[in-house]
Amino acid sequence: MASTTGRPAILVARKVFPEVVDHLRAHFDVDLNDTDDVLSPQQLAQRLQGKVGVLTTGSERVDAALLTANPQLKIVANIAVGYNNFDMAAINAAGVLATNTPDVLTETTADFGFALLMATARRLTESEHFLRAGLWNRWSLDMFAGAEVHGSTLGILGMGRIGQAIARRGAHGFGMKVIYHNRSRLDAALEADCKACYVDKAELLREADHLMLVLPYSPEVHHTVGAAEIAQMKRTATLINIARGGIVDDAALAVALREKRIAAAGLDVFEGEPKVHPDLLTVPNVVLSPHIASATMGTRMAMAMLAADNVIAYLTQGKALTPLNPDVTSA
Ligand code: 8YV
Repeated sequence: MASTTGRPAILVARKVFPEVVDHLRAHFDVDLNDTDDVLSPQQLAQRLQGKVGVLTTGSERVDAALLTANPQLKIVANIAVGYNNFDMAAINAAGVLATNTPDVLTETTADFGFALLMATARRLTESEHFLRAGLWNRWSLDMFAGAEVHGSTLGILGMGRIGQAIARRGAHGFGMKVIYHNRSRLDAALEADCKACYVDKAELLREADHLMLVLPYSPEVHHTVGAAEIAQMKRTATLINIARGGIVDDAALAVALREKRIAAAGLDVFEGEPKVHPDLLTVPNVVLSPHIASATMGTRMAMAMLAADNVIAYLTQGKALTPLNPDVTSA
């Protein structure tokens, strides 16, 4: 539906906070998908007709087919720091600006990474289920004895902003030895600040007591942790994935957890989410959460506002705040 007021029309592809809608409505005709149902690619292409901007989440794919069907589109603003739902080659070829939401979620996501690590290492959900099921009739010395967190070795795969924030928590808060592997090594000052030591992937897998995955998804990192990598980890280790589904081979992980190849896992993201591999639902030594690492009200508001501000800044002043492809200037 094109604008009826002469103002530019935009689409908000998922439900967002009323404050964000009001902010956008000061500038644009806003079509809000307030059912919050995920639009199919065909529905999204249709709903975008006549719109020059769209706020997306990780659930909406922006690819050549969508862009070809909507040549009027100027900006796609993801309410997420990860943007593997964007086909950047197609977006660049179409001359569309893409934005994401870095920084505003770093500390909140790192907090959650630690929450998941703690819950996994200390068997929090497993023991809660036991209690709720009425099975707790006596205390015993080794009941739900888990893995030590303080003083242990924290391995981080992917050392961007969130990885660094997790490293600081581990090193400064829990006295952990922090090792990391990343495409590129941090500079010395940053390594010192994070108290983190660069190692190769094999050493990371071998030495980590807790291995935290924080790398961005791309096809190249699909199944970066599968049966072969799990086999290199300590049998007492935990694996935490707050990055993206598909980085871990979930089927192989479920087998490894059942066979106690590693002690436990904590997963916030899944291959093919919101579907979860059924075998993960039946193993006790895994903590599962529905992609909520950035979910505090303040942070989700900040993410949605930043996406809105990107659309407003680009469409009214020609310059977005956090562009992924800043060379595009078609607004
Ligand atoms: C988002 C995330 O909430 O920012 C990211 O990359 O994974 C989460 O913080 C989620 O992707 C919704 O778009």
